[in-house]
Amino acid sequence: MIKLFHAPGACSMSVHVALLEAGADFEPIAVDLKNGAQHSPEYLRINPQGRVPTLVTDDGTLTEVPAILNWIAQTYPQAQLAPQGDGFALAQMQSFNLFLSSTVHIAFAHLFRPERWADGDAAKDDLGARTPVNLALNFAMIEQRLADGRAWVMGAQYSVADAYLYVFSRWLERDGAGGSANLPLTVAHRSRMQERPAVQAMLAAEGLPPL
Ligand SMILES: N[C@@H](CCC(=O)N[C@@H](CS)C(=O)NCC(=O)O)C(=O)O
Repeated sequence: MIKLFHAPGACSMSVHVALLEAGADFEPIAVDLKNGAQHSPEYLRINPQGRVPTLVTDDGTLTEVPAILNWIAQTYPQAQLAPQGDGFALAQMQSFNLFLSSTVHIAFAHLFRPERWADGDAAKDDLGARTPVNLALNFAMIEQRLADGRAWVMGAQYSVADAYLYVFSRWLERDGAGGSANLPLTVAHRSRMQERPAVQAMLAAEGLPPL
């Protein structure tokens, strides 16, 4: 059976949602990030990067959210979680997910984990102070994408990109991230996500409130 190593509220919630949307048979295993369980020898044997999510499948172990999300979409095609039979549209979805992974996630990390980039307190504070500035730029592009009235990142079709965007749409409300007051389309997308049974099931399982 598939095993999902995850942490409540972390970026792994996108994978959690996608597995539920796919109807996959999987076991969620919570990793206690606050107490450093991701650095334990047992966990590092599964994922040497010491991060969540990690997905253990019959074919092997996968890390990195965009890769895991694409694997779920390809493995459960009946769930229609990615464009099918259209390589360009699939590349567009991957492009969006990689933007979230390489740019948006990192902008948040400058606030949540500044010690990765700086030692001194002033430098760490400077990094965190840039987060709302960078997120405003990043989410302006996301608002632009949603501005044609589309319900989902890829248009009319829901995809794993929506589950991934939901993570960062939630994180906007964390202290120091800048909030979502100027992001009405992102907030509406978040509300649509929270109407989905899979998202409601993920929130219940991870002990999180809807926002
Ligand atoms: N690029 C990785 C990032 C994974 C990542 O940073 N996960 C965070 C949670 S959102 C984590 O495990 N943090 C624990 C730590 O940094 O010690 C991915 O997309 O999967």
